[in-house]
Amino acid sequence: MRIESITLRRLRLRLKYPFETSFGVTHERVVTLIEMVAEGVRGWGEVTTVEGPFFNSETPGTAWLIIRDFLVPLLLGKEIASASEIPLLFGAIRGHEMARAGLENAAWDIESQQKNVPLAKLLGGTRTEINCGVSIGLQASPEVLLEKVAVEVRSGYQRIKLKIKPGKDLEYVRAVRKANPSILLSVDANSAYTLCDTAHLQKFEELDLLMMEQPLFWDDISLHAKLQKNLKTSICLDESIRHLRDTETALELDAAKIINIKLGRVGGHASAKAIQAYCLAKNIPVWCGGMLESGIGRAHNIAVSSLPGYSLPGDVSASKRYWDEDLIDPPVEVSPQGTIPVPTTPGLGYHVRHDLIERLTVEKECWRAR
Ligand code: OSB
Ligand code: MG
Repeated sequence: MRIESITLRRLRLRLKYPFETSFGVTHERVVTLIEMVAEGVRGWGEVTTVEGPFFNSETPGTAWLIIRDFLVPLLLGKEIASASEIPLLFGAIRGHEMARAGLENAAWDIESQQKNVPLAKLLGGTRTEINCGVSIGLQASPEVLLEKVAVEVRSGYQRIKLKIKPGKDLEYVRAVRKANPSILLSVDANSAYTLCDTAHLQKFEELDLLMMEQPLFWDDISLHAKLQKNLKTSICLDESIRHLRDTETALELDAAKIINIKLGRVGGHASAKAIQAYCLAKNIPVWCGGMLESGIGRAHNIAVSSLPGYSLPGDVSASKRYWDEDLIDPPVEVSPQGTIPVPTTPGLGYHVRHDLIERLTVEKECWRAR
């Protein structure tokens, strides 16, 4: 394919409910989209940065700059045989995984349309449906949290993940476990603790958690290994896995027993695939994380979740949990059994609502190959 044009867009999408983590509250998502055209075929990607450098070091602004000044010039007008060649083209760029992923993933969408296969199939997906969990943000009280959990359990979601931070943790999780003795339950700290909290974190062992996600520093692996040695609960790494090498380090050090794969955080489909293959060979379960994506990022997440080894329910859930109106049609819907069917039509398998995207775009920049 020859990359003919790239359009970068910024949209603002109001969340139906604010989402609070240990690093802050989000009311409105700044959604950065990539629209790429190659040989007349249009592909879409989403840059999954949060609004500031609070999850990883990227922001919508840094991604815009890196895409405009460094990534687009490496891609525009280039002739490539496959989207899998893009990591090599971007080889000189350090970091900025989410910026790179937005572009690379749009090219995967194009390639799957050109080859007339669903994106999931092109990536090596085998599942016909994916298993879904939900991530529930920090709440005002254990009572409010119990109500939120009840709604999601009634909807059929197969795993409930609770955000935690010091002061809003044990009491909240205990209440949820007591009311729901047999659900698959996990917690996500987004780096809110230190190794000094080991004794406190050991108190979670009695709650029969599926995993504890990223308790320590966002960029640390070795301290997680120290914690895992003293913790019966499985640690899952999110923030600190940026590529295959981080995954290799983590598993060699026994820093985690489960890996969360996020397309943006690891730099795109090719990197996600490498991590998935490595974990599969090592018998380490993986699951697909979420970044409060619009339908475009969500469709990419569904495709990737269909690969072998994604054996735990992911954070990929229904559009209506986030948006009044999603950017794709139909919106992502979840069955009463907590599953999403993997689309069987070429590309993302959802209609991208170009008119709606155009209407919601607050900033746009377009580059065309000569
Ligand atoms: O750590 O998984 C996380 C949202 C924003 C930033 C980080 C995380 C999250 C979520 C939400 O947990 C997952 C989702 O529903 O998209
Ligand atoms: Mg997480």
